[in-house]
Amino acid sequence: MQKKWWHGKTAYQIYPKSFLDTNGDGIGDLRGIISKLDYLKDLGVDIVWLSPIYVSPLADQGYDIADYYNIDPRFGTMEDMDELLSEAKKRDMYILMDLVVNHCSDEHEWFKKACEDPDGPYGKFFYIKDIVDGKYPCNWRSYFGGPVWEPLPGHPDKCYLHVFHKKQPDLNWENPALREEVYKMINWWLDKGLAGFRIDAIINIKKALPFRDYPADRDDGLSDIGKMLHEAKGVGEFLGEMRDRCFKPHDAFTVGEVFNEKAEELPDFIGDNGYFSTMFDFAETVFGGSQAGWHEASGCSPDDYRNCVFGTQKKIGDIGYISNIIENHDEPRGVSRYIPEGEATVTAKKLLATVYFNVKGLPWIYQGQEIGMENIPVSSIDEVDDISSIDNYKVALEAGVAPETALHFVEMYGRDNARTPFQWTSGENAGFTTGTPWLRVNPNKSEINLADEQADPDSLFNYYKKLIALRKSPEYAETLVYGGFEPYLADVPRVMAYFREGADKRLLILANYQKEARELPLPEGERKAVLSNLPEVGFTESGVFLEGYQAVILEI
Ligand code: TEU
Ligand code: CA
Repeated sequence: MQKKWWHGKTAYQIYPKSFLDTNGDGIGDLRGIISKLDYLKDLGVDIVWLSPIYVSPLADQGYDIADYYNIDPRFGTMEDMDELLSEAKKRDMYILMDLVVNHCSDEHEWFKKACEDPDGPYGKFFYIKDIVDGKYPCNWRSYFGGPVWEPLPGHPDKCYLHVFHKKQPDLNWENPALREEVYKMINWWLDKGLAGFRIDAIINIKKALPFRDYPADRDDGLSDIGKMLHEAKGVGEFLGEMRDRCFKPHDAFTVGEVFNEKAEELPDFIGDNGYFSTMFDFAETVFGGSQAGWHEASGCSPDDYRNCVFGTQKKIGDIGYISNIIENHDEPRGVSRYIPEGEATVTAKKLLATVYFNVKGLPWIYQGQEIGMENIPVSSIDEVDDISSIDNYKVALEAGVAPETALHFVEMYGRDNARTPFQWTSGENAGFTTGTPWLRVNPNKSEINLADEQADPDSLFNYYKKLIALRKSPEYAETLVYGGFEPYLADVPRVMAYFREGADKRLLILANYQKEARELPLPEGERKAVLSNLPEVGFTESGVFLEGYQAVILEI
């Protein structure tokens, strides 16, 4: 693997709508982000990905873009964006936007023109088909429920494809004219000084054609899209072209949102000449999921979590550099998911931070993760904004699940969990807005908020700062950034431990992933405690005594 400038960096995801509101309309904005660049810099962040801020009806919170060349007025102006880019540059920080090109909004100019003239040039930007004998071209189920087909406005005999929401018509990547438009837009942003992109839902751009039915997997007679994606061949041709036409000439940094990749394709995706610089590891994210819906999901125990992370480390090896997360804007909060219920103390949160942050790869922090933000309780489906939660709730009820239980699954897996406003203070609206927040603030803001954590040297926030500083320290950077990964005690339940072996140092990350204290063996030789989430490290003759949820980094 070739070394790259970004390998030793720390990355951070901002969900702009929920980060910081500066004009009291209840919606986070670019000025809020600009005002917090120093905060991020102080934390140790270098690379910042913004979820979409383009002009959008916000049917899927900005992942439905109506104009790729302008900023939605709710988030600010292009002047604000330019200022963000130049302020970031002054601080040696890199801004990434979200590249959402599997689909656009049904309010995009292209789609309006397609509706006016389905046979014209813009009709070919989409997948528009005839409805024959009242039947759609195939039985795929959209990610947000219901068929992927919707009647084309103004043409009751025709329909268009949307693998996500019906307000997100899929773009037809088979059409070279569409691809040209996409590349033009990407290059326009990169020319502006953007460092790169996070690339949304990208596997979906290649469909298995011609359209056909797959075996139904629910009573709705529809089929999960995964089956089609598994069969679709040739996404690499599009991705390679996009790399050569856009990313490579700009030396852009890109991180792919890649699900369902095939193991043998890894070098194509993130090898030295890969389509992307890196991609997210979603092994633990998808673990325990079910095609039937959230009510059939099995959860992810500490041992499952460890096995997922280790599996990815093994699979990637030296092929490329993976991106590691515990959460994002589509997932529940990591501390609520990977720490058993009732056990998410500050100590346990520090353990989770320690184990995910130090495996090989680029560590990402999702906004609020650094202060330990948790899932939010839901008392009624009416409080829920997330379209995916609303669909999963409905699916659970249809499957005969009791309403309270169905709501519980929304609490466990819903996308609102990560989207509640950032908790800056314990004050009104957690300091997020002076107005009415677009999504309710988590009631735990008095216990979990940045202001209190900044003042407390033992807080999770200050622990994250230490983790970041350690990974950048002249002493340990080489080992933590490039050192090999080797599992340790991988068969012992509720232990997550591994070596990072660098050119001249060997570190052992050792975590007692349970509330009971225990002694764990250490390899022979000298040992030195480099970091611990608790004040004492109790070395014994043959090992180390760890308190419940204690995690240590030892130099061996
Ligand atoms: O997500 C794409 C995606 O495939 C998953 O979030 C998927 O919906 C889920 O795991 C079900 O398998 C991206 C964005 O991150 C998300 O916020 C958008 O809603 C989606 O694309 C559409 O743009
Ligand atoms: Ca605002």
